[in-house]
Amino acid sequence: MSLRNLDFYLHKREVFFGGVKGAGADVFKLIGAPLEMTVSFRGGTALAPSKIRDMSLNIESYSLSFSVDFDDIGVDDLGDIEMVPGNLGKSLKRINDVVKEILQLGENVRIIILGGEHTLTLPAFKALNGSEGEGSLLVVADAHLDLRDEYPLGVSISHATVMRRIYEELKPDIVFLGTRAVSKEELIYAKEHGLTFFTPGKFVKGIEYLEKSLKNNDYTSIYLSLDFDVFDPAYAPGVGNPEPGGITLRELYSLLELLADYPLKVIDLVEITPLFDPGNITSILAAKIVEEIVCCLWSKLK
Ligand SMILES: [Mn+2]
Repeated sequence: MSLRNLDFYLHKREVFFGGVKGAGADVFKLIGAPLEMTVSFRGGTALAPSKIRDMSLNIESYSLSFSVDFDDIGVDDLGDIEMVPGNLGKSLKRINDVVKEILQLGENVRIIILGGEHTLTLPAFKALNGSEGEGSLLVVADAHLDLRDEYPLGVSISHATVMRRIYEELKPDIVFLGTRAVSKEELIYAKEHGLTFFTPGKFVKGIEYLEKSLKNNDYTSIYLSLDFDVFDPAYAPGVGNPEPGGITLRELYSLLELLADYPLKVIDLVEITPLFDPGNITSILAAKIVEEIVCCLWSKLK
């Protein structure tokens, strides 16, 4: 099979995530999507994929939780999707094309996307729901709902409207976790359409809710979108729109461990900006989470 989009749209980076390509390379496909076109407060998301790769070289690789050494597994780091300067539509289409093509590499493939701004979830989630039909669950960990109709006024596709566009187009089941920064418009929309969200204080309830709906529904695949502003700014200051009162890494791990028992196919890590990240705290956190996800999923696949 020819890999047209992968060949043309992806370009390899000097630093390979984690520095190793081990036994897990057939399963874990990592791509960068340095999208930065609709950010509304603090810029720098385009720099995140490279910074996260840099940080991945400097953390310990053994996972005590899963008794697996990331260095034995690794990922297949395919490089970054080249964005089209000034052209959001074309950039999103490239993301869609590349994710679709990677999914076709095999049943077992798991994709990890290093963003980039949150807008990339639109084409990436659509890729998961493409020709294969419906039945995907979208789990969104985010301080915001991203359910505005326009943001800024007159702009329909942006990082603050992305979940609205996804819901309008595909009507998937969506569960929001860590929600704490909303507009009235979004609350009304969520209520009208029965969209479920859980604040950080109700995080455990959210996990229980998710567990029930995973058991009761036969989702063909799960997409986890991880906006780093879901974390408290104490843990993840380097994000575009920080919002006090967020979750901890342990809470996120409880979510990961639950989802790992189901067909968790695509995970994106978005909204990180190295420009506002003292000591690279947030990029280190992202690198750690990627390694932990890989170790967790690998231990379940075995
Ligand atoms: Mn978001």
